[in-house]
This record gives sequence, C-alpha cells and structure tokens, in this order.
Amino acid sequence: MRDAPALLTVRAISARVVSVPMNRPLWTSAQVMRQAPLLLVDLHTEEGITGHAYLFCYLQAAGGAISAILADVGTRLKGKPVTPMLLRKAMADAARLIGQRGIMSMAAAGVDMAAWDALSKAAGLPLVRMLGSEPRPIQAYNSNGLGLIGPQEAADEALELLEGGFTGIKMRLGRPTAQADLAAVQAVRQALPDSVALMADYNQALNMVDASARCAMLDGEGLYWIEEPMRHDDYASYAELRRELATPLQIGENFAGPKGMATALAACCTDFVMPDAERIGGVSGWMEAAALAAAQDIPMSSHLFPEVSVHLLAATPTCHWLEYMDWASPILQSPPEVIEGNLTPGEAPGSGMAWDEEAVARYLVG
Ligand code: SMN
Ligand code: MG
Repeated sequence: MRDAPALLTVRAISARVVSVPMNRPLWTSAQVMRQAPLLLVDLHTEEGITGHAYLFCYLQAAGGAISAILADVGTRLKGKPVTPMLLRKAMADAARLIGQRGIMSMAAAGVDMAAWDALSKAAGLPLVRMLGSEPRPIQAYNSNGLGLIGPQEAADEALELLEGGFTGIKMRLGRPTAQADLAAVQAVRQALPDSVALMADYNQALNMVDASARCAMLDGEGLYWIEEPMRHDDYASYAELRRELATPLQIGENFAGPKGMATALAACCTDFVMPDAERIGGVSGWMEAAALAAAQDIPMSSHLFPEVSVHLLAATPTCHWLEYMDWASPILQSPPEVIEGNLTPGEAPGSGMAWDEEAVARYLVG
C-alpha cells in the first residue's frame, strides 16, 4: 500500500518584522510601548497556498532573532507535509538542545499557526470549522490603552473604550503606591456602567507580601478579575493569594505550552486562565490547553491575537473572554470587526488574515 498523498508540502518559510504604531500606548508596570513589533510569518507551500500568522515580539530585536531562527530551522521543514503534528515535532527537535522556551517556542507557534491557516485554506474552511466548531459571536473586552495614568484620565479613557459596544475593558495596575491604584480603580469603576466588566492587570509587579495587601485593598472594588499580580510562575504564592481573595485571579499569558498550564492547574492557583497563542504552542497547543481547561471546568480567555483567538475560543468548551487589541489591524486587509462588543470568526477559509502589503511596506523594519 502506498503512503497517502500529502495535502500540502512546505516549500519555504519567510518572515518580516514590522513596527506598527499603536493607537493608544501600552503603559504597563513593566514597560511602555508605543509601537507593536510584529513578525509576519508566511508558510509557502508547493501547491501555491500560503499560510499566514503573526507573532507579537515585545522587543523589536526579538522579531529579528525569531526571523533568523525561522530562516535557519525553516530549511529543515522544506519538503515536509503541512501536518501540524509533524512540524511541531520537527520544531521541537530543532530546539532540543537550546531548549523549547522563549523565542524558540514563539518560532514554533508561528509555524504551527501558519500551517493551520494553510490547511484550512486548502480545505476551504474557516479555522473554527477545521477545529470542529462553527462561527459564533465571542464576547470581547477592550484591552487597548488604559495604562498607568491618573484617575480622571483613566475614567475618561475607559468611557472612550466602550465604543463598539464592549461589555468589558481592562486597566493596568502597579502604580508606585497602592493608593494611586485604588484611586484609579474607583474612578474607572464609577465611570463605567455596572454591566461592564472591569479587568485589572498588574503585569507581575508585586511580591507576595505586597500582592496580599494590595489585592485585599481592591477586593471589594468590583473588579472582574485581578491578573498576574506576582511573578507569573510562583504558583504556590498564587494558590495562597487565591485563598485570601474573593475577586477571581487570572493568569495564563506566560504559560509555557500546555504542560506549563497543567502545572498551574495542578496547583489550584487560579480561577481563570488566559493562554497566549504564541506561548501555548499555536493552534495545536491551544487545543490541548482547551482540553485541560474543559476537564476542570476553568473559564478560558485569550491573550492578544484576536484574529486567530476568535476561532480558537469558538472551539474552546470553556470559552470566556476574548482580549481585543487593534495592534495588527493597520497591516491587515480585513481587520476583525467589533459588533455589539463581540468578535465573530468569519467564514473565509483559514484564519481570515491577509497582509495589506502597502501598509506592510510602510512599517517594515526587518
Ligand atoms: C500585555 C502586556 C504586554 C504586552 C501585551 C499584553 C498584558 C495583557 O499583560 O494581558 O494584555
Ligand atoms: Mg496581562
């Protein structure tokens, strides 16, 4: 019996770094960003279909580094079938000595997401249908802006962020004093209608002692979740903090693959999870993580990448909230639309992303 023919075969992988100005700066306790460094990944096939994915690189230099890794490792993928499981194994093998962490895992996630995009296009199906589900509206919270600004400014910006009918928004925390954070939370909460969920993100600003005091201070302030108050992987401290608080805890953007999430869940340290497509292992890693969350009935939200995440969440049994950022919108031919606070996966084959080449040329940096 001869082998079944491959649907698609990898011809090449190419990547470009763009630096896209943000409409609203991302002002976190760790870093202020005014430009989004994105790596646009294209997986070219012998059959003429190209799979697209982008990575958010945090530092522009990381974009160049991941691009160089893909140029090197990508040659190993040439001639292989576009089968996510096989490509994942090839990427893992290529990273066995350096380690499957950090930018190596981001590179692998980029290949995985681009492969799923190409496969879905070959099948003529949107990604959500390839994953066994179907398009439906997913509630989104507006995560643009709302950095470490003063209470009045924050309250004003919060109201602006409701445009599009959002039923949730996220503010950043981790100002120099607990009092300054409290004043900002109170001002924003008071300005928003009660029906709007207000999430808050510390970006790992606090140690356990401060987290305990500062989160207790915010516990009765109507926050929907408190995100990453401490170092992301100190699960024992998160478990302790969780026992002290009524407000749900949220972590997940730093889970390193589904195994990282499994370790966190075993520690019973969080109420909600929000994996990040590029750190959890692309589409393949996400679906494994979704199974873990489903097995324990943990509500699962997304981190960044609204374009792909809307497909993933629609195929996630414990789907919770989609994090909406507009950072990639300027370089996309059809950016996702927010309608009555929801994003809905389209019926176009793949993840629905196509580069606006004129815009890409404008923002190209590597
Ligand atoms: C965040 C921080 C830095 C870059 C992107 C996103 C943030 C979030 O932690 O959850 O939105
Ligand atoms: Mg966060």
